[in-house]
Amino acid sequence: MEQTKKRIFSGIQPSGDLSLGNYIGAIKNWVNLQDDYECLYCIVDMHAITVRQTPADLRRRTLEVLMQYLAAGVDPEKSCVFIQSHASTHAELSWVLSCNTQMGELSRMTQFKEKSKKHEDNINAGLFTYPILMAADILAYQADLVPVGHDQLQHVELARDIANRFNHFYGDTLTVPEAYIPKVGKRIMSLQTPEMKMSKSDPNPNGFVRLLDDPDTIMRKFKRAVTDSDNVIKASPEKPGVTNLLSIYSAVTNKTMEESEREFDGKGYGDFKLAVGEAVVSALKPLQTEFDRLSKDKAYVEAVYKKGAEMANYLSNRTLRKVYKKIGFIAK
Ligand code: ATP
Ligand code: LTN
Repeated sequence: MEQTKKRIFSGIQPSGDLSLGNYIGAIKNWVNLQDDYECLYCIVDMHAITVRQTPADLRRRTLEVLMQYLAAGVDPEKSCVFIQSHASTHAELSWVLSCNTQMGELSRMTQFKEKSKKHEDNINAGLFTYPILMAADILAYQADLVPVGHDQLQHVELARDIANRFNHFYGDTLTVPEAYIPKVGKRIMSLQTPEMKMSKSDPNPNGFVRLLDDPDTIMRKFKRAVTDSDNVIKASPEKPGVTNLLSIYSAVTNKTMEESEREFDGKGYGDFKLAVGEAVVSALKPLQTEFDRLSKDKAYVEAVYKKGAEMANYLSNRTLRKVYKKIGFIAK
């Protein structure tokens, strides 16, 4: 993987079963970008432990998330797929970057504020410094582009600020990355509380659709989705539930919002919800079939992450060595 194309880095935490939000906001773009960029897709297990995890569940989920990447179309022949804790460079670079990040910058992070409210009994230092580790993930690979959902924009901006600051003090060393956010579906909302982002760790299972939910469950969740009382299928800020369903439909059928609105013009909410559910079921079907096949092929999955780790270590060590040299550490 010598760099001729621009480089991409992205990752998802194995903190729960992947949701439709993760798919539409992130993975779908990852798959589409594979031919034009050199891509690294990571399962960020080190980020997941900022919230208390049961070890056996974390172990199982890490591999399941990896298999969902592959099942969704991430091709390990084209892209580097690896597990974050398999490259110790992330933690090492993170330390250097943390000495170049201000407490004030971290305390402005929305995700920190939200997660510390949600986990009041465990506001650990890792939760606070989490965005530095994320910056290290990205900067270690000199990534140009970071395809993520809208909620991660603030973190990518911090990574840019950290890179610029490092370059300012030590000379040009780190590529300043840019976020790549989808046009449709950058922020998929909960089916039950459409004012809230769809989240894989939502305690209410009806709020989010899992990529591995069976068709009946998916249909049931869409039938129960919260809309409003005026029966008009149009996207607008006053209609968060309907807008969200239109975004989901448009994203999984690759239509624009306007095309979808036209398609449902004059139809009732009942038919609309069924159509959205059916579109999601059929978009996820190939992924689910491939996931089942991969679950029976542990050796292949292991080969993928081992090969990924080798490449990731090679690339990120190059950056780490440069960084160490620039800051005045003696070479080994
Ligand atoms: P958690 O609930 O455990 O915090 P999450 O569901 O928010 O997790 P992450 O692992 O934080 O998911 O995010 C993985 C990727 O999916 C990120 O790029 C994020 O922006 C994207 N993403 C997550 N939820 C949504 C959503 N509702 N809409 C669009 N993109 C999303
Ligand atoms: N913080 C992200 C997950 C994440 C990530 C990254 C995304 C960790 N490292 C590097 C893109 C690039 C999240 O919570 N969704």
